[in-house]
Amino acid sequence: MAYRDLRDYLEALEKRGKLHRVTAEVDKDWEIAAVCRRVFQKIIPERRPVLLFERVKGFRIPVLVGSLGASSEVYAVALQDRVENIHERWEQAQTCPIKPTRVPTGPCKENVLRGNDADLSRLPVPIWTVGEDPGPYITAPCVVSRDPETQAYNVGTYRLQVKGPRKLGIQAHEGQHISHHRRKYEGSGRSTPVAVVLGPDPTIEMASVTKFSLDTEEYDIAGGLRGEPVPLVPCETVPIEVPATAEIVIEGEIPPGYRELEGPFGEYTGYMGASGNMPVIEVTCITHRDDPIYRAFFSQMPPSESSCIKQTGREQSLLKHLKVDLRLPVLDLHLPESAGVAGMMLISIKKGDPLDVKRVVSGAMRYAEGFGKFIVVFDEDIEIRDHFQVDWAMSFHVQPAKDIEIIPEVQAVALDPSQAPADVPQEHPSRRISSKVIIDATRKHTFPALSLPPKEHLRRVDAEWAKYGLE
Ligand SMILES: Cc1cc2nc3c(=O)[nH]c(=O)nc-3n(C[C@H](O)[C@H](O)[C@H](O)COP(=O)(O)O)c2cc1C
Ligand SMILES: [Mn+2]
Repeated sequence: MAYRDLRDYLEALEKRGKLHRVTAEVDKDWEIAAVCRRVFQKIIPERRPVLLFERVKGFRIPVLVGSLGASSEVYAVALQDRVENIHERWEQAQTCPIKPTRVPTGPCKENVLRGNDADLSRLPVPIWTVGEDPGPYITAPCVVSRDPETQAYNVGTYRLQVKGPRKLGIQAHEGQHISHHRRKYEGSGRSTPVAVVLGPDPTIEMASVTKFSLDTEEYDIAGGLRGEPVPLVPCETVPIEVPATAEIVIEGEIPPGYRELEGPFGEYTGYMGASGNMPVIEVTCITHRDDPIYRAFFSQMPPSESSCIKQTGREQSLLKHLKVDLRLPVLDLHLPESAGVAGMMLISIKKGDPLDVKRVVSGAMRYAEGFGKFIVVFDEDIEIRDHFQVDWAMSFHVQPAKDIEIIPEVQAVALDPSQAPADVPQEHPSRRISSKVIIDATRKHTFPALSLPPKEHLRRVDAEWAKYGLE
């Protein structure tokens, strides 16, 4: 059975010793960010817990961080599965999505706040990069919108700046699916209705942060991931349906054509992202469960919850495209967290033909042009998740003048601070175009034998390991 809701999932985490309740009082305006940073720096992923800050100074609502991406072990609990099966579960969800069902009402309607009661300052929204961010940011919003022509749903995570009791800034770049919807509404002078879902069943968050094709509905992918349809209820003030068991739902509208300064925000690159002119959401209603939990993603400098969750979805989506859709001889594809799951793309292939490297690179670039400022292709024997092997192969399989190609004028890695000085606005065209380095780190001719003991000698030593008295 799929988790009913976030609470059901937290119980499962607690049973596995993966939930840590912080009972000391914490200040949302500086302390939560610093505690999260230390948890990600000091505790290795295998032991890193999900954090529930139970006593937030000045609020009765607890703050939950890391419940999707404290580690891949936690992510696996969210899928009720083992780490080794995460990729397979994603493949299954994409090939067999499940449409949502409709229910008349649900727990997210236990409290309905309209008019001036729909006040964002009731929520304990943390400040993440203290001294740099202009205020609190909602970092784990699953923003639901609809195509005004087809009524198809989209769910995407785009940071929301709290700008007033009933106003949010929204930073979704032009290629994001909500921007397609907004342009259509704006084209006919209409507001874009939206619903911001906080603290749904974890599979909704998984789908919300992952890029699919424009016509893929994230509700269906979430259904595929959980193995059951997502039950939806209608919103109070906008023609949108939201997951019935979500902790908090903020309903609102994006007024057409209006823009306001948004940002800067401490970004996933490890630097402040530039500010720019962005649309706003005018809040029309807030509904929440009794004793709601406020959910936040921890992002900024990698490693973070953000880098952990992006990695799984992005690697899987690209790998499936290259292997299954394009039938290329790709074994593995890795987007390291240290590169923000965007800057570096490592691919291992079983090279049959010298042109395979070019085919794989062009397939990856066409599918995800904004990922991989450095794309490196390795032979099948290189374990691309092992930095030592990657450095070794790059050092001894590459002739720079022949094997490195620079591709000018391609889509930039989003928010890359090396693109332009900090004072260039986020929406400036110069931030959109960059260049790429392609490195062919496969062997191009016969190589000498490896300077290792013969395999049978190593096997014999392994078999008699105890006799050497080593650990
Ligand atoms: C923690 C986190 C924060 C994100 N913030 C933003 C953001 O502020 N703006 C944006 O355009 N994308 C942001 N993204 C990336 C989008 O969520 C991602 O591209 C997703 O595919 C968007 O949905 P869509 O493909 O349906 O547009 C964020 C992702 C994560 C994990
Ligand atoms: Mn989408």
